[in-house]
Amino acid sequence: MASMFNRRKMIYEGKAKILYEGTEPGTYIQYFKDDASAFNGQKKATIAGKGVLNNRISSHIMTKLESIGVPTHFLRSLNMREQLVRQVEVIPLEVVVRNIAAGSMCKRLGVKEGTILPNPVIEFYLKKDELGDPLVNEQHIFTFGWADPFELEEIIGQTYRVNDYLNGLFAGIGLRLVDFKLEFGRLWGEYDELYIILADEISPDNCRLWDAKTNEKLDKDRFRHDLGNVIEGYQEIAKRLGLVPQGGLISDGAFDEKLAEGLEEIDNELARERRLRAVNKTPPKSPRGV
Ligand code: AIR
Ligand code: ASP
Repeated sequence: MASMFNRRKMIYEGKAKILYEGTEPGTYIQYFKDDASAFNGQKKATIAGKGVLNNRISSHIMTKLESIGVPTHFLRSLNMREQLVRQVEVIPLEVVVRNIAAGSMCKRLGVKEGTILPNPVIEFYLKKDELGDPLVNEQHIFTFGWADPFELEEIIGQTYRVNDYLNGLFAGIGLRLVDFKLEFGRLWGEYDELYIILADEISPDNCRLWDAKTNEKLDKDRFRHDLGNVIEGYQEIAKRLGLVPQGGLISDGAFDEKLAEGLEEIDNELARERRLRAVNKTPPKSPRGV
């Protein structure tokens, strides 16, 4: 699939996405692959249609977050599998928020899956595949300079806002937001002011979402634990968000690319409103000039 875009300069290829140089200065094109990986890349597969659904879901959620004032790297959706995003300097942390115990929290602490936490718990992991993304604390973050106290305060504040907003959004469509992972980046403004920007994606690849009535898992855990019907789970989330027609995009058990191509417009209202500014007029200096 990606071969048709070979003329473009590839900036970075990750496990589920590819970044290409963007169409304007200070931008990248974020391409969503159908590849899935789990357990630090030990388990791999291709899930036909995943890229299309994640692109739609993430575009929609990022747009909603922008509209409540959370700055994100998302600029606009370009096509089925691609979106235009701002270039940011990656902060090498995975910020996980947990509302209900699941996954590694249960393993690490022996808590029963499904335990409702009395308050959301934020955890930080260092983004480093070779080390399996280890859990780190604030002191590690400051000591090794991955973020400074001002940046971390901003990250935590934005993370709580995202959690509050997403809890409401998903509750409204009968889904429980169990946990999710965010990534942030730095962007410098015209006067060299620093912005902390939500980056990466928000999709069933990095959120645990359970049906509110049955607790059925609809997210990437279906792939991680071989529960089957992975794409059906993702599609269900997209359907409830109103991003896919009720008839769905799966025919005869297979994801129908042709049907998906028909769904052009996603959520570009904000992008239309907000003239695309030439971002990064001055290229970022080395970490905050410190
Ligand atoms: N996550 C963490 N690293 C990669 C991802 N996608 C997400 C998971 C889950 C949450 O962070 O998808 O929603 C917590 O993951 P875990 O494995 O620490 O329980
Ligand atoms: N995507 C990550 C990996 O490949 C982690 C996960 O989602 O389980 O390891």
